[in-house]
Amino acid sequence: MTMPDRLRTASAALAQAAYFPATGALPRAEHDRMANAIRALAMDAVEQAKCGHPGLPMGAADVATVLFTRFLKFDPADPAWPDRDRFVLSAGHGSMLLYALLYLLGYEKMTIEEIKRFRQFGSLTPGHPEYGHTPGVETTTGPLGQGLANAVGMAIAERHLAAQFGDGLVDHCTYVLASDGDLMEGVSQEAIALAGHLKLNKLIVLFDDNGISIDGPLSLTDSVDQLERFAAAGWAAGRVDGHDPAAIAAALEAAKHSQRPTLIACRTTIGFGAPNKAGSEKSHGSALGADEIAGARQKLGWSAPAFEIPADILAAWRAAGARGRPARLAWNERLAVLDAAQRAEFERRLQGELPDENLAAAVRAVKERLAAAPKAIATRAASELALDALTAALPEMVGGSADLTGSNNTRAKGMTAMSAADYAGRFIHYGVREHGMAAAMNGMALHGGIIPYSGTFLVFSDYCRPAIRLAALMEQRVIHVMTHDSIGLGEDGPTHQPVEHLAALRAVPNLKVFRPCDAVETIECWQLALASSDGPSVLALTRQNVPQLRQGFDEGNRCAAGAYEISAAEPPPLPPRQAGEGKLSVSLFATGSEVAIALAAKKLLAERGVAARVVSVPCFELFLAAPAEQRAAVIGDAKIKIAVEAGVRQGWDAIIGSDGGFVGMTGFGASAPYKDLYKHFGITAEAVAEAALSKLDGR
Ligand SMILES: Cc1ncc(C[n+]2csc(CCOP(=O)(O)OP(=O)(O)O)c2C)c(N)n1
Repeated sequence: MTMPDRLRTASAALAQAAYFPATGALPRAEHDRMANAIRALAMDAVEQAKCGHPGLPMGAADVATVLFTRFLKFDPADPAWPDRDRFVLSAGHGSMLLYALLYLLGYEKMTIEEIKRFRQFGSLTPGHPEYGHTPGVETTTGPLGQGLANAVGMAIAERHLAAQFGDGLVDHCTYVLASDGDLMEGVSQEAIALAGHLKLNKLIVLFDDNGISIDGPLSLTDSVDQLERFAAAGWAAGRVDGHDPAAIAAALEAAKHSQRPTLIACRTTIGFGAPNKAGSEKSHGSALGADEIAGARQKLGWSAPAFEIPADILAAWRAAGARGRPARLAWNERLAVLDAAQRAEFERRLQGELPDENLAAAVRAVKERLAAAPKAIATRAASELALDALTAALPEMVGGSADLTGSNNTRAKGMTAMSAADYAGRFIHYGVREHGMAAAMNGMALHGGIIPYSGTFLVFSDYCRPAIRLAALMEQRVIHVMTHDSIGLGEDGPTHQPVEHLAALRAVPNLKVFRPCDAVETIECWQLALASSDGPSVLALTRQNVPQLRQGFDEGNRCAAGAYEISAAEPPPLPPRQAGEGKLSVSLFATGSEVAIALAAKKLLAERGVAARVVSVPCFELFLAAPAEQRAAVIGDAKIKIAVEAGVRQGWDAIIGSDGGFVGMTGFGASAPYKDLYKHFGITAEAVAEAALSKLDGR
């Protein structure tokens, strides 16, 4: 969707009004006292908790004071204001920096009592910042590198939505405070390369360049010239004294006018003010102790008792917090004068509400087509069919792939590539950067207004895992299309054949793993993933063709139950073996490409006089969350339960019990045509039938 011309013209004029000028410099003494308020709160809160990280907040207090009092656009009265600047504390261990700021600036819920309860159960001040828990926290950080990569996604989201809705509504910066650890993590390389390539000039990284990590001085571990590294990735990069407010402000001012993303390396002293521990790893991650704190108070000229902020300093901070109100009110007015349809669409997108009717119609159209003309295609190809319809109905979907576009089938009809020249493009070529991709997707979802989906091979979910885990923890709607989902990918061999991945992903709380068996289940699983607004999803899809098992048209979404009987037992032509009068003998359970194998096994069993039914299990998580009676009905009371999945058994006992039979993988795959591999590893209809028969015979 592009912006109508009328709106574009209006928004160009409004963009002037949206400009948020830096306010003037504070007198140095006032700046110092404001920064020392952060230092004091950090020292005192960590001391009270007897654990935490005082070093970073004390070191970065000057940088944060300049940023929050003069540059950052925000309003504590509305922490969710869509056009606020984003601030990401990538070095989440320095959480007290953020909590101190939120308190000082006047975020209502962040009271001094919460600061006193740092790291205590139920407080708004957990060990690391948690999104959704503490207003003002933009993303959950702690695993180093993630926040920086999230911020790249936020900056992408900002440019994309500005291209769609205009600068009058969307015009904000994304600031990151990153530590040495953030920049040492591999994901940071993927993130900065992507940001540089896309010329995300409203992304500004403040590097807390203190030369210290947990083990000691950085000279133990690192010799990278970060400025050159970022410059090589297409960033503007410079270094300032991180304790010189004027230098920090000048660098931020320049960054705001840069055509490229900016790195500002701020030379700081970790634990600034602590008489013996400043500049050393001793201030990184433990309480300073009463004597050191007393010494720091003296050195900083801070005489207020613990947790007390002198009234004039608190007032100065609160005034800084009130700075953004006029900008927010002006923005509200701009929103109010938009035409009703545009405004409703913007608000719908930002609130993450699906256009239910459009979605239902798109799903229905695909299902009707499949009912009229069934398709024996790979589920990755079925996903492409689904995406053609879904992305047309849902303009908020932004797709992508980590350099496997043709294999993942994630580029839907008519999608153009997003680039520095065209941020309105809805397809992102992430490059070979799975981890950076997954983390950036989290940032897009957190920003709001976008439902990110992307593609890679299922085996490389390992490369995305830290970000997927955080999406689950943060309850973000992020959708991963992961194709080539088993030995069924064939010749590429065991390096590319996932074996343990379904089990590993199913182990992540609040992540839905879908493995549809055919084209109909694929569109149903897509519908469920899109509806899953409080968590991420993985769609595990085949490379190889599968038959369309769901013939006819189903109005409802059968996959919504997580598991359902796809083929009921028929009375066998011969008298039932051993199972007792009228009692069903065998239930077969399968997912994805193995559902067809289970159906073939059912036939073989029928020929041997054994009645079997087949249950498709497209989503464990939905099934296991269903009411007990529903689960019991689907599992059924057949004595023999056999599951078949071209992966490891782990997790299946929840459905088939520990005495159930399992036909799957017990080790790595091999390189060969896939049909040979299924035979070699014994994942065949014959093997499934044999597993059932041997159990019936008590073998
Ligand atoms: C992915 C990840 N690995 C390890 C850690 C544990 N950890 C927390 S802080 C840190 C490094 C501290 O150095 P730096 O990032 O420079 O922070 P500073 O000492 O300046 O506060 C480490 C290894 C982590 N939080 N995340």
